[in-house]
Amino acid sequence: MPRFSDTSLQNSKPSVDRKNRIKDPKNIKRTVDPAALEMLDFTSENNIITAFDRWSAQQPQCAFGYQGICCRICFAGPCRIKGDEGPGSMGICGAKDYTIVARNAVRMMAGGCSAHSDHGREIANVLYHMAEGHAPDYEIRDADKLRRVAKRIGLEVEGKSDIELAKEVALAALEDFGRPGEEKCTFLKSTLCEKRIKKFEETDVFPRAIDREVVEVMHRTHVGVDADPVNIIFGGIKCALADLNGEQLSTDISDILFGTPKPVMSEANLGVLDPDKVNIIVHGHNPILSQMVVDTAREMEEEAKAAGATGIQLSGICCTGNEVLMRNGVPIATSYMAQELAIATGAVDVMVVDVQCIMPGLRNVAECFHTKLVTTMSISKIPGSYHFAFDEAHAKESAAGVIRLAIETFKTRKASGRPVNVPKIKNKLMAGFSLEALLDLFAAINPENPIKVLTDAIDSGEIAGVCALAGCNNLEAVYEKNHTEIIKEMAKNNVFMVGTGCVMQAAAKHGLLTYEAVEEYAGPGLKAFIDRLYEANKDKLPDKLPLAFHMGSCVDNSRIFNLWTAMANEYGVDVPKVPFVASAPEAMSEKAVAIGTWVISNGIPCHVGAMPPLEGSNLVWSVVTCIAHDVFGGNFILETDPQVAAKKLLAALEYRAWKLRIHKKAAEEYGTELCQAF
Ligand code: BF8
Ligand code: SF4
Repeated sequence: MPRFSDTSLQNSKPSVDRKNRIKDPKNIKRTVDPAALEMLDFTSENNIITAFDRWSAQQPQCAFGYQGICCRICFAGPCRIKGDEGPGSMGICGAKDYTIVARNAVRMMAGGCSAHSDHGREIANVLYHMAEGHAPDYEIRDADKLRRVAKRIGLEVEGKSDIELAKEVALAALEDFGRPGEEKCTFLKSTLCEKRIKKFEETDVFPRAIDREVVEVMHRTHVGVDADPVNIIFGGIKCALADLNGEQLSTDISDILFGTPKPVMSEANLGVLDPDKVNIIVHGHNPILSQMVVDTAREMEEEAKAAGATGIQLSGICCTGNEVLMRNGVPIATSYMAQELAIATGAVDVMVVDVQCIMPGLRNVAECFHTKLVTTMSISKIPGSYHFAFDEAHAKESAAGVIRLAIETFKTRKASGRPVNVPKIKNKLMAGFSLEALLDLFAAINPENPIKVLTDAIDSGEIAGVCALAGCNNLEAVYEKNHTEIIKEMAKNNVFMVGTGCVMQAAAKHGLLTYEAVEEYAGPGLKAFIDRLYEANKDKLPDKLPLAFHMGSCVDNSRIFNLWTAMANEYGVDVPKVPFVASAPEAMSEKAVAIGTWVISNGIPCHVGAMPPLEGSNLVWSVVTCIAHDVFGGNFILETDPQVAAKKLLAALEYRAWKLRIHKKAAEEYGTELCQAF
């Protein structure tokens, strides 16, 4: 195990200390995205303030908050941990650094769990209301998946109609939000491997119901409740696993309602905006709105043409963008951090948003242009923007209202004669890799046991393992630099990559979701593997396969969880033995904290490339970076330098693959059971 013996990589501390982490804070051009760089010149010249300016203005950020040792849980505070000893080393109530850091961290998990899961609840409600006949514009687009999901969660499917089953699946999902008693979450129980179920039961982290786990976290972190950092973190893990349950049911039901993604071609970056068309950007997360906009826009092309446009150009930002990319090939305009820059092109007629990752700063930029910012959800409004209450009972009508507003706005834009400023920068991409689509590719090589194509390639050393890429943008890292560097390093070292969220939008924008990127960056093993997959599938693919496989939005991290579970089942081991790692190179949101926590609890090492607020407690730090590995087999790798991070990820993969090979060899040689130790 050559690389693992490099002890410098076993250090749980990041390679750059806190004080030297932020370079050149006054330079707002913190990105490697050429379109964003062009737009930042334009916004600077025109005094348009964006997140890039605000990030710079916030520097240096408060060191207490940054390290997680600022407590605002009660208003006797805020309290800050000022030293190692004496009264200033504790909050007013006597809370120590470890209590404060742990409480803050698990409250972030509860925030993340709430966001993902409430999104899931909306989708489950639509399925339920559709089955009841109250949401007539929705339909079951993947009845096979409906039956597979129903069977998996233990419903009797024989002799039932799709509508009956849809209602039962929706009710089962809604029950996972709140049920009396101690029964565990159904969707999670139906997808975990046996050994993980046992592990979660033994460690008392198996969630009962989503709402209940969020409430329990909020309760235990109220002033004067849980002070034990380990107990707090285990409570957080239970909530993070409830988040996974919410993500699983979101993905399952989205596929049932909107279709399970298949490989699709599209484009990404601001160059997808077309000044001669009515430009509508869908932004946020929930496909119940964006999918309706996509479906309705197709029917309203003629109206747009009658207004003098050459058509309607839809594009997406953030995860709702990923949802409609995966299922419809709608292009990606940009990712989270550059959302305001999209409006600054002056070409966007309407930006329609639902929930999550929508910067309030959008409104200020929209005011400088003709762009209408349209909010649609009652829990997500922005002062000064338009609010069109989205009504699932009249979904198409709601969507048509938004599109009609965009057509009117287009007319105003054209009449004003104001120039637009769209960078001519975009890249082609291939996306649409649901787990079903991925297994379908493998099945062309091994129809009896598709997943074995992947595990065999690892066993033979052709590929080094799998890396899941996930997460956001964070200007602590240079925008999209960590993403692209880590992808290139993984590729060079023959790592098969899957991913979701804004990192895949970065990959797409930089041309990394193409075969050209395979030729440029993949090591020989990875290239041979991707070529072999393509050769076996070329009749049904729209193009050659990409360097990394886009699996969808952030709730679709459940697809990645299903992938490693399938690999563990194939190997006959628990997840911590599978050569699989994860990386969130530029994480930012509470959702990312929840995801990262369930990733490590599932037994997967997870790199985070922007520092979460944990450095204020050595105890909490060591629990999440080291002790978590002893208990669950996964741990956080907190490292802000992408090159060092890549080395640490590769070391973890190499160690796992090496150990698995040795254990398999020993089992074969001595005719014993495969060793289960990790
Ligand atoms: O849910 S990766 S910035 S858009 S939180 Fe947000 Fe982060 Fe993007 Fe998707 Ni996920
Ligand atoms: Fe301060 Fe304790 Fe209140 Fe936190 S809970 S603000 S540490 S008194």
